[in-house]
Amino acid sequence: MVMTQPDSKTLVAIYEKMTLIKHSDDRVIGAMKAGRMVMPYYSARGQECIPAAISVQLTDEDYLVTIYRGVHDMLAKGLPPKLLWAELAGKVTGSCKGKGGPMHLTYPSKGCMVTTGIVGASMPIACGLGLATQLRGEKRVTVANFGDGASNIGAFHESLNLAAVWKLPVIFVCQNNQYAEHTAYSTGTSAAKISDRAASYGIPGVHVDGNDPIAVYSAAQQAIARARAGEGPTLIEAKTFRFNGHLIGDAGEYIPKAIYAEAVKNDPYPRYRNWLVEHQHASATQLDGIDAAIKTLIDEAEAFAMSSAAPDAIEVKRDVYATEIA
Ligand SMILES: Cc1ncc(C[n+]2csc(CCOP(=O)(O)OP(=O)(O)O)c2C)c(N)n1
Ligand SMILES: [Mg+2]
Repeated sequence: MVMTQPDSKTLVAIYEKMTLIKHSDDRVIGAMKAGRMVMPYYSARGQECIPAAISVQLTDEDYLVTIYRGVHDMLAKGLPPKLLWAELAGKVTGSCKGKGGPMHLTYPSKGCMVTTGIVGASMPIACGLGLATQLRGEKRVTVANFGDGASNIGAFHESLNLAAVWKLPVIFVCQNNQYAEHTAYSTGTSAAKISDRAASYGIPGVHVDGNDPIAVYSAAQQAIARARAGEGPTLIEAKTFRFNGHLIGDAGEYIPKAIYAEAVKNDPYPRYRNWLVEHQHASATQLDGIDAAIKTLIDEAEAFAMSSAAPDAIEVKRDVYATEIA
């Protein structure tokens, strides 16, 4: 496999996706705090570089499965911001007609297949999608996102084993944000590195700094090439941190202050922006332009969501069974 370094255009495309995720997240939290939106919202602020660096290498045909903390994954894969915001607000114009909310997003035309609220469930679903594409002889790959806590669920081990035995085109992406709800990594996980567990299934396991877009890009590039070539799955562990607690309303008091401060100091977003300018992949003015354009996009998404109608009560009975119930 010939691996290539991302060029400046790709590096800026990663920045663009990270900006979309960050601005959208900041604004959703603002809307919640102002009382304009009410929902269980699991912010992925701090984790944006992982889906950004992976998704620039995927096509609309490739599949994505993610979890409740997955708005960043969905945006990076192509879920349109307007449809996302309308869905979060529970409006009829949302990607799931306002019936899914933040924990049940889907947008198949961009390969955004499923969001699950069941810890560990993204991986068997990804195996199913991978098996379907394999049986159809397609070149699609499936990316399964999950957290560090989910790697202790039986479904993680079953999925890795099955995917390895059947050489399924699945990339398992563990976004290790070092906490599972209020439980710190070392309290609940025996392995020093989750990626080490791949060895017991005979597949590659790669541990990367999840706040370094180039490291994530390179790991994903190899895993995608391997999956497309029919050589089977890869486990990528991307170490990162979540800045906004388990969900909005959780102030994260259980996180030691020094650990939190260190994580914020390593915030991938400003760090990457500075790096791009320093290494002359983009000028500050060019990045300012991207920021401004994305802020306008989010303005439009919020206005669209707020001005859209709530679903009619009859919608409760629709999209439940193949035949509509009276
Ligand atoms: C099967 C199952 N058990 C427990 C829960 C409750 N729960 C929701 S999120 C969560 C923590 C998962 O942590 P992790 O996998 O690290 O993902 P993160 O939230 O950090 O992204 C738990 C235990 C659940 N939703 N599903
Ligand atoms: Mg976690």
